Amino acid sequence: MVQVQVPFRSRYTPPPPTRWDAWERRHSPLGPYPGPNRRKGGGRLVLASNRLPVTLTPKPDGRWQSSPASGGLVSALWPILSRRGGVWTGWTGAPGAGQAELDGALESLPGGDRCRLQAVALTEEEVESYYGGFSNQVLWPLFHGFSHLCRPAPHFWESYRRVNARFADSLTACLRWDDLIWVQDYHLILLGKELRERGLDHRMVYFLHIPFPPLELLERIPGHRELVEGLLHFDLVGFQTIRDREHFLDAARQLFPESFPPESGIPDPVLDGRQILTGIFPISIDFQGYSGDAHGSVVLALEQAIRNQARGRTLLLGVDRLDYTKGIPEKLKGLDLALERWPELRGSVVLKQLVVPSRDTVPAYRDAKAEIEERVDALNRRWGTADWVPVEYRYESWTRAELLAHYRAADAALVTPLNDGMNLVAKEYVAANAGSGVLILSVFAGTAGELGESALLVNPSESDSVAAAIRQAHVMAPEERRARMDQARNQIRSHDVHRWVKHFLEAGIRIR
Ligand code: ADQ
Repeated sequence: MVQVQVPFRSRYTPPPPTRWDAWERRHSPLGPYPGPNRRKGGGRLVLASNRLPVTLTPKPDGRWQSSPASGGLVSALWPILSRRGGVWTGWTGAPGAGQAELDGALESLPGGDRCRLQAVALTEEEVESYYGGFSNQVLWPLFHGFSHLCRPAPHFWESYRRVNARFADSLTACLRWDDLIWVQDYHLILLGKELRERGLDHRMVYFLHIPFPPLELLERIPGHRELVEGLLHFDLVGFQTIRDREHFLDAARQLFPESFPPESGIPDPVLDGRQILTGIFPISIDFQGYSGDAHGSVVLALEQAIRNQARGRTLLLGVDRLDYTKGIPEKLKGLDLALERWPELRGSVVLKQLVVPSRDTVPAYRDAKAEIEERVDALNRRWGTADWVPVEYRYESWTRAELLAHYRAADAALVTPLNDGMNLVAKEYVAANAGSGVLILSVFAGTAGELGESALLVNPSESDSVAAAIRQAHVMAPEERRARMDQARNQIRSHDVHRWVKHFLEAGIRIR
């Protein structure tokens, strides 16, 4: 008997795929579909960063105290968020607080209708293992080339993945079809992949604020393949310098050669048929904000007080967050050598060094602080006299007015990191010091790419070069100081943070 195959017929006729698609889109949690002609990524801006631009602290009465952050990134992004509308997602800095509590606290903050803050609640254990652990005891040291300070514990990686997934859930709940998603920095490298795994085809862009390491360093940590792959899920990946982008492309090429088809003809990778764009976007500061505020009456009065205190000595300034990457001991060694080599500097220069408290629960940071304080003590004991203390050390946070007044009063700023994505202190000094200050700058700061010609470039590991630059700044003729500072100011004025945001977003929207 011949068997006839009867094709299976369902009793229900499914809607044609296009209509079904439209139905699904109308009823999707992403809201009404704006239509195929609406430009992808042309809608709201949705930001994700480890920290929100506001910190919440519990008050004794059970309510929340909120303190806004005021960095250049916030001042550049907030106007764009307000204009385009959008959401900023991140942690509030309050470990262990419940999601509902944080949502309530953020809702009560004054803001606009068009943009809102969305909290990602982290448990105390997650703060310890994702933030203090994988982010700051693995990625931070490794990406800066301090692999000997990496302390990977087995649960760090898992926690990092889990928190990235939590950010993805939080974002997915608030997205619309044409939102542009912008992820910031090393805490959230896996977020793009997590979002794609949730089926999102949004335009997603990413910016890394710190250096990207060569593959031979990256390979030393668990999850290094996943980290590189994670970045391949973004449409645009931005770096501070040419070197960082090259390190990334080289790592991606070696780990995922199939993502670099020879026929594509461009250096950037392709994943799942999606072209990824990589680019260099050196971050900057709000030049007008810094240079304008530096003329305020409070700042000018403080500047005068600082100058009086210096009593005609050459004032050298150091402003660094507490971090072993910032080269503070190397700066002190350079000063020590300068005082040894050029006796005329003794009693004639003073270094005011601010160290801003940071990550002080991480052991390597406590060690870094102890080392700095020992060196300051030794230097002051070696050279100090009854009426001259060579290093005035402060471990505290300054107000903006104090910071600006110091920038104005300083005859030279010593910015000597051993490795730094960019370093905004160098740019802030240039913007605020309307006079003729000299910038002494490490070649290993990303900033050296822009200010290398106007600054005195040093290798902080070679005390000789730091010492020579201190002396050169001390004796430099006023005309040369002025010419160098003018050149630096022109560069930062024309390349401020607003231009940075604009260029980054334009690149992010143009792709695909
Ligand atoms: P950081 O490592 O934090 O940033 P940096 O660029 O120097 O380094 O920025 C420090 C910021 O802290 C400056 O804007 C400075 O004004 C501010 N600051 C200093 N003293 C302060 C105080 N007392 N209170 C509050 N703020 C103070 C990371 C990377 C860098 C990169 C930036 C931006 O490590 O390489 O330049 O991100 O991408």
